[in-house]
Amino acid sequence: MVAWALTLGWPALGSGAENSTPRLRDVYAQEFMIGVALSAAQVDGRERRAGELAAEQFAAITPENAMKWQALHPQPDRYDFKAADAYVEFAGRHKLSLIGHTLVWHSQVPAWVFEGADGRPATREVMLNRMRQHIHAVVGRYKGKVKGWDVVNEALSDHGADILRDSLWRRLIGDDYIDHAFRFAREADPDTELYYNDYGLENPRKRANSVTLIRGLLDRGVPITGVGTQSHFHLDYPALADVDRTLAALSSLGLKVMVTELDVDVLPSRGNAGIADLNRSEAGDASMNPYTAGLPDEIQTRLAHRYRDLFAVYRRHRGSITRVTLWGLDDRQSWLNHFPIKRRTNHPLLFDRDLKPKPAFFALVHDRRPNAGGGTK
Ligand code: 9MR
Repeated sequence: MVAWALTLGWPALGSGAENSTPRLRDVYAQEFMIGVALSAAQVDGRERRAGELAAEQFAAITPENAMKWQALHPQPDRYDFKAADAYVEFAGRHKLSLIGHTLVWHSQVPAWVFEGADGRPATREVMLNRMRQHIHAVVGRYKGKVKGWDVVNEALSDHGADILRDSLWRRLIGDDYIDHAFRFAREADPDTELYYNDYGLENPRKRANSVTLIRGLLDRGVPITGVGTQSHFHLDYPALADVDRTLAALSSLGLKVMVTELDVDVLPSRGNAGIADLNRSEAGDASMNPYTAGLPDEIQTRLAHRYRDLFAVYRRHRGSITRVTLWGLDDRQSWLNHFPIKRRTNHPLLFDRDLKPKPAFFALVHDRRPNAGGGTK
């Protein structure tokens, strides 16, 4: 760590120079907003230091889980807004933009949503009513407080001839469930931004399908303002050229483009990189969990270079990219400690388990300092 900070020209943390640590949000302010996904504990005061660090470093926050259907609307006649309200309060107090995540997704939705009378699947009409009520209740409550909503999440398929995922939303409503979700969200808040969000768009098939899907929405006059590419990456996957091609393809749609869930898995994998489908799980053994005692310098360096290279691509697309959000503040929080193998020690983010900035953090601020010698545009 110390060696790294020195190489990159920044004071080592713990050297008493923390106050001069640059702020990511300032470093990139002219290009795009930098955001972070926060856990409930990070915003409600239980993890106060993490909350303070997030508010200092980032300009936007996304609730990692608190605005999902299961969390907000566990039973037909019961909403629970407590955890979600804490994000609104936190964002307001620290003057951060709040991103709503997510209204219509195949995952984290309670079973009752898809059930009709007598245990049969709900009809199209019932499903559309439920979706509309939910969206109105949630988007309506946070009207004027949420900068933009991930309206539909992960509707594209990973394999097969169909563009769309075989979800219960699609089966029970039909392919137009996506159009309806956006229209209901627009009814509920005429001013908030409305996004389509998905993972794995660097895969050429899924990239092409995302363009087809969104062009269809635009042709039908569906009110969409942005598209999010989640960006759950690995050290070597995907190739930067594919990241670049995806951003170019999404930019060509004329919508705002966002990197919404960026992280870099450093652990070994058995293939399937790029498929962030939570239904997927793999068996683990010790060889699949090599960095329990900390990340070796060599991998720490590769991680820093990976972030540096990704942000160089993002900067090239700054005309269309409006936000880059990290999927978590620190390594302890990351979902990648449990996916696709449970209980591992992953190191995918910019801050370590003690909330100390990692070499990857310094790599992102290093050539963006004013007077850093050609780093600024
Ligand atoms: O990071 C989230 C994790 O804490 C949850 O257990 C999981 C299920 O709700 O969702 C994770 O976040 C996902 C996001 O909502 C959508 N894209 C993929 C993310 C990683 O699974």
